[in-house]
Amino acid sequence: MSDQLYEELKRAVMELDTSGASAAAKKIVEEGGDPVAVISRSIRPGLEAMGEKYATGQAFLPELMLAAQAAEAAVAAIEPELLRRGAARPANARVLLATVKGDIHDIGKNIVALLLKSAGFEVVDMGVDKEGSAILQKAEEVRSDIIGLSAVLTTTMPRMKEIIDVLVESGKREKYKVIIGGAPVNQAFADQIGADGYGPDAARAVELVRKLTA
Ligand code: B12
Repeated sequence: MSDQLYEELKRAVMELDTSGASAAAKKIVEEGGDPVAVISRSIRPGLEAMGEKYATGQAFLPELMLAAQAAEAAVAAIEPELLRRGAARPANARVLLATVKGDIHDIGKNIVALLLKSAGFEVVDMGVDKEGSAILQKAEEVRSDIIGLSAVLTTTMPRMKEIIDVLVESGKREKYKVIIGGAPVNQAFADQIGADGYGPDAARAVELVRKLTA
């Protein structure tokens, strides 16, 4: 498996080339490449580079949207292989995932969902822009063991603390493990708001869930 294909995929994301991204991702897994590396070596760096271009005025919102579409096509292309790898493992815990209110970024959360499923966990994905009260209601309803919150905007990070505060106030804090992630979030923030864990990427989100449910 040549490194060149990972570069090709990263470039396809940056060139907003949806079919090229899908084809490159498919080729990597067909040639025996690691689908998790597809995310860490190609998709995420490609999107981050687009984010830099956006921040410095070299790219605009329509381009970000097209880059996101290319990234999503690449994720879709590796999804069968990821799920196939996990198919034999039984689900041993249920994880509820949501992107918090005010935030519509979901590529990272969706990758976390995919890797958790592939590792044998049951995932209930509520989607994006979710009110804290709706998340907590859903956690009760599906009896989740873990609540995983994603925030990609610095402005939506405070929603995570509000959700943990409500759990504490309602006497339900011990009922759930709360884990957080998203580009602007870090371990210090997780400690500060009283979360049970932080995952910098999807692979480490899986490790975290394993540890918390062991
Ligand atoms: C793609 C993108 C978009 C797409 C989103 C499409 C989609 N379906 O998600 C679109 C075009 C819609 C968009 C919109 C906006 N965006 Co935007 N976007 C991005 C971009 C380029 C990539 C984000 C991404 O998908 N990264 C790749 C994934 C794989 O990484 P990730 O999200 O970090 O996820 C990984 C980890 O963090 C972790 N993780 C994620 N969630 C969780 C959850 C748990 C529980 C755990 C354990 C781990 C975990 O695992 C993931 C996989 O490894 C970023 C740039 C960047 N550097 O991130 C800007 C960026 C986030 N956007 C930005 C902005 C400003 C916006 C807008 C406000 C722009 C506007 N003027 O309208 C809107 C906001 C809309 C809203 N209300 O949410 C800024 C945010 C700046 C800030 N200070 O907050 C960024 C940083 C760009 C920039 N450099 O300025 N955006």
